[in-house]
Amino acid sequence: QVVSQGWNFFEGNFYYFSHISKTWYSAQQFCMSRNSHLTSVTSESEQEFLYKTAAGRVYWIGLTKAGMEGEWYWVDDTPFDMVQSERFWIPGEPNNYENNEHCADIKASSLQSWNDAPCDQMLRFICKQPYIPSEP
Ligand code: 2F8
Ligand code: CA
Repeated sequence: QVVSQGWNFFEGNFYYFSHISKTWYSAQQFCMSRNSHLTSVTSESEQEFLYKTAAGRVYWIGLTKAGMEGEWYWVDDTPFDMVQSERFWIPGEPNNYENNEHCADIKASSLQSWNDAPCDQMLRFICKQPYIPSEP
């Protein structure tokens, strides 16, 4: 597994914190071009690693809405656990402000850090690539 400079290892995954800003979709395309996806968040320790490394800057994560019901899902195909994820939203979020917020970012420097924002906003972003042990 080739992992270039600029990726940080944490609990079985490599993470890339971009310096440049992109729309949510362009960010996801960038991640895919690097064998990764915009990051999912599935544990408190992962959430803590992400918001601490984000250090108060705002980053896209791999959470967006699909379908008529506008259900949240992880773009890396991790099942979205609505109950377990509740604690990671900033209080009052997601609020779908002006009916135009269908992508999520890490905004606050706290376990409660997620905000929903317009997908065409230009933000930094976090890619995640699982570490594959013993790849030839
Ligand atoms: O007050 C929370 C609210 O703040 C902003 O809207 C005024 C955010 N907008 C963007 O990030 C573009 C909302 O998403 C957020 O809910
Ligand atoms: Ca919002």
